Amino acid sequence: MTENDILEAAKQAVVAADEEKAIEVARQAVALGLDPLRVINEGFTPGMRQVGDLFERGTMFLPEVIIASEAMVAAVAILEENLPAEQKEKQAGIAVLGTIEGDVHDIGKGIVATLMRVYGFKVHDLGRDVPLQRFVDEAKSSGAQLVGSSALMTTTMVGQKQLEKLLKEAGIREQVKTMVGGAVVTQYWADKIGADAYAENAQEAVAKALELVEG
Ligand code: B12
Repeated sequence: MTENDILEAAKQAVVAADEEKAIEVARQAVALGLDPLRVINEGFTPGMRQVGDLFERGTMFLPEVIIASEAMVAAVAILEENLPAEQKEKQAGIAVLGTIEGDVHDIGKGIVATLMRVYGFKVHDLGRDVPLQRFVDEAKSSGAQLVGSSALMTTTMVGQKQLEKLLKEAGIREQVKTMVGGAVVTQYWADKIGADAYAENAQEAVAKALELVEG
């Protein structure tokens, strides 16, 4: 099997909501020594995007989307175990991450958290459906340099704007850098709400996080 076959099989396994197959493909990718991140980004994630399109068009229904996302989570867990061990001796920084209140989508945020840990960040992952004030409280108590929020719905991305306001009101906006992401979020939105960075995927998120804490 070539790398392209694996990427295509990963995509198809998610679209077919076939957890067993997704796990098998992830194990094959590991056995072949493929880059786990590439398999996540170019195999499983496009599969999940296609699931979203099918859901939007009404040809796939919520129970299948749930099973498809479980297949993705199981496969990603195997690939994440095979990411290189934490690479930095020195801690890169402290980050608070979470999915905005009202939003339960957490697969992408989880991948960002894992990759940031690989690159030496101490990540306080607050999970999903996180009340905005919790981001602020955790940033204060942990002394974080970065606050990252994920939103996958137009109804919850407004929470990212509100979070900017709450950080200001708490008097810590100058001490932290903010990052936003999630399927509906764009660079335009980040600029509009005054966030310090936007990233389209986990690799870009790490690169920008490092830039923000180093710069
Ligand atoms: C899987 C999924 C679900 C799963 C979530 C499971 C889970 N544990 O996460 C389930 C089935 C539970 C679900 C539920 C719902 N969903 Co849904 N879901 C999806 C789907 C198909 C894929 C999302 C995903 O995991 N993608 C894969 C990951 C890897 O990608 P990602 O999340 O984008 O993350 C990457 C980047 O965005 C970035 N990133 C992510 N977070 C962050 C954070 C920071 C700081 C940074 C820098 C970067 C970053 O890096 C990540 C890794 O590369 C999307 C479709 C889509 N196109 O996204 C719809 C989608 C998001 N869902 C949608 C909807 C409507 C719903 C429901 C309301 C459906 C319903 N009728 O109940 C509910 C919402 C419940 C709620 N209150 O939250 C809509 C939202 C529409 C909108 N514009 O608002 C979408 C877009 C589908 C659609 N096309 O209609 N969903």
